[in-house]
Amino acid sequence: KKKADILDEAAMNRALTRMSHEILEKNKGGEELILVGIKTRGVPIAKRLQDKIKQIESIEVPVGEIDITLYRDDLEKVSTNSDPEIKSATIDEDLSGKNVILIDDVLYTGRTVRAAMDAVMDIGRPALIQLGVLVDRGHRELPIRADYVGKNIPTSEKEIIVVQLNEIDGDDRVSIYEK
Ligand code: 3GP
Ligand code: 5GP
Ligand code: MG
Repeated sequence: KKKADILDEAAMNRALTRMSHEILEKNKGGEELILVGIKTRGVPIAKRLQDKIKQIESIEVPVGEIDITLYRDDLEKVSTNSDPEIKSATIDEDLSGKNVILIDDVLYTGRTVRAAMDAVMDIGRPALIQLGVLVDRGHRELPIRADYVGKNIPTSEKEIIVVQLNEIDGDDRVSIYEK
């Protein structure tokens, strides 16, 4: 049951524009950057940031993809089931010395990001790993935080955040639902 709309298309676009400026500022330009989207919706978000960075600095930042499988048949808490595992990783660039930025739609317990960091460090030895998310909904179970956040949305454990993206859902919207 829907409780509220949090971001519409314009607000989402502004948040991603701000995040791309923050990424460029913190990394002193985009020369050493690699964006890695966590499937499914982290990937189009990473591509939008790539697009915005290109508009701002005229550089093409590579985008990779990581697929994290969730051994969950519902949307219950991760910790009540097994941890997320790496299904596949497609990163064509040499990671050594690079600033890798993981991108996901929603940050919750942090277990998906932990698995994604494992995947990156299996592939190469980046100079650093940062994290960007469209939504931070709280309830971390690991010492993980995002460097770039589109919107902080405090939630109860009974609520879920629905992220819709044009590329996948035909609509840009973030809303909050009661399970
Ligand atoms: P995503 O793959 O684009 O991130 O897990 C399948 C989808 O369900 C996810 O899409 C995510 O948007 C949505 N979802 C909603 N709540 C949860 C949750 O608690 N855990 C996970 N893994 N996905 C959730
Ligand atoms: P975590 O591993 O941090 O618990 O959860 C992060 C992953 O699960 C993200 O890839 C995200 O897509 C998904 N997720 C967790 N909670 C939610 C939520 O409330 N809404 C959506 N859309 N995805 C969620
Ligand atoms: Mg996700």
